[in-house]
Amino acid sequence: MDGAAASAAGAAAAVPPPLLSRPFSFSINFSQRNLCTAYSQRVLQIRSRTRLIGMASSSRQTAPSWEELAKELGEAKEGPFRLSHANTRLFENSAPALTFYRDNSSWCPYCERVWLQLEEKCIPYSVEKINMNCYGSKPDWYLQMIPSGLLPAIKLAGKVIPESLDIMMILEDSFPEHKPLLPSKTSLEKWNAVNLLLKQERRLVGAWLSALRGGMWGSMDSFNKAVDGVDASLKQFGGPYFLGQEFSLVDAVYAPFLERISASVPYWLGQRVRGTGKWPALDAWFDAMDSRPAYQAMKSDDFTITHTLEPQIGKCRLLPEGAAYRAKINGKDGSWDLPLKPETTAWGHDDGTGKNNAKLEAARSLISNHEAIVKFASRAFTTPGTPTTTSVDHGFRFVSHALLGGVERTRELPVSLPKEAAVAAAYLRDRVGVPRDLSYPAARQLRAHLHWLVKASGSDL
Ligand SMILES: N[C@@H](CCC(=O)N[C@@H](CS)C(=O)NCC(=O)O)C(=O)O
Repeated sequence: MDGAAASAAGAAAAVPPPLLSRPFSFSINFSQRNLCTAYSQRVLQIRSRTRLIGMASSSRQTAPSWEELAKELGEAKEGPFRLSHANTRLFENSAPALTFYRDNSSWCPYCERVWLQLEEKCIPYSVEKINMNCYGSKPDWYLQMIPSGLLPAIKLAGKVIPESLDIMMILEDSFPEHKPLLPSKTSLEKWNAVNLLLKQERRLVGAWLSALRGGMWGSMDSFNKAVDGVDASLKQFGGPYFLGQEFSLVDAVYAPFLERISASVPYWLGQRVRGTGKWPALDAWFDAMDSRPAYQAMKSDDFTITHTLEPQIGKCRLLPEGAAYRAKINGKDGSWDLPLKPETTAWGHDDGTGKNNAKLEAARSLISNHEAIVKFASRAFTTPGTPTTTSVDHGFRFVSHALLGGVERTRELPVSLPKEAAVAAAYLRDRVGVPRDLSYPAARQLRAHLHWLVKASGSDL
């Protein structure tokens, strides 16, 4: 590595962890679309675009210009609907009934539970995205409205309501004509169960945080007992959901934390929670949740969760037992190498070539937002805006070119690429967030293609 690249790599290593960086604003906002119609339109769009990929391969030392890449993208530059980019959700209505204030990056679990309820009930809403403290400052108007600055909040009929559970109960009361997510008041057994389950959720979260952070109260034993309790609760009405066969508000409350638990406990503590057979009712619950389009569109992936958790909850215990999980999630065991291996995840089976036109989604995001992304990734260097920007730009054009037509097109890459491009590619690779920036299958492809650029240029970042 030459001197400039070495100092650049040093600067990259010194930058704050991903949570402290800003999103690279991949957003194309698709508002006012119904989830159901949006999904079917998405399938049609995907079918009509498959022909755009797979253009003739040729090795080259200079990547195509952004204009050439945009031309190759053609009509595929208009992507399908993405829930995380939507600023307004009208469903079948003509105007939003409330404003939903949620965090900018979809990291806040309390926001996610309200978001899931809004989507499941099809309540029309508009979104205002606000930074979490670990990410940036909040606008004064938000602090005037909510002096604690906490998220989420809603504004309904002119009234501002904080606290996720209060919001959820008020939404149930205020929108009785939308699918009820609480049992009928005559079903006393289920009503009592709701209260107990909500308390149990707090105990589970407490045990998880203690196990992760260690100290006096943290033990795997208490955590496992808390999970035993949840698994037993899931059996009381026959599953797969907490109140039986129907998804309810309780599921929305648990989902964001169980999602974080299933990613973080293997990563830091080396113990799997999902899919071991030890907690079969919980396994069935995870599967049932993953089958819900609204949840699938907003849930995060293991990489995003594990790389954004510490800035929110503090330092976690890094146990040696978690080494293999960490290597897999961080792409250190070859899991980011191209061609990607087949995998089955919450988003379904992916043969490695990308599900639902994943490469096209990743290419579209890079190409349509290239200026902001190059600027963002150039933060890896101490002096932004210097000649390195040109190398970063060049590197990302290679990545886009490869995403559109395969890495075989760029056989000369290792000799032609300035090394600084690898530093920026690694910086971007480690900050792609799901669902904020891309869907999981697209994020997987983008990370892998950025990783390919890093490796092809001789770097081991
Ligand atoms: N009890 C609150 C907790 C909300 C909460 O802790 N929100 C966190 C984000 S997960 C927050 O806004 N923290 C301030 C910040 O990070 O900006 C609720 O259920 O809404």
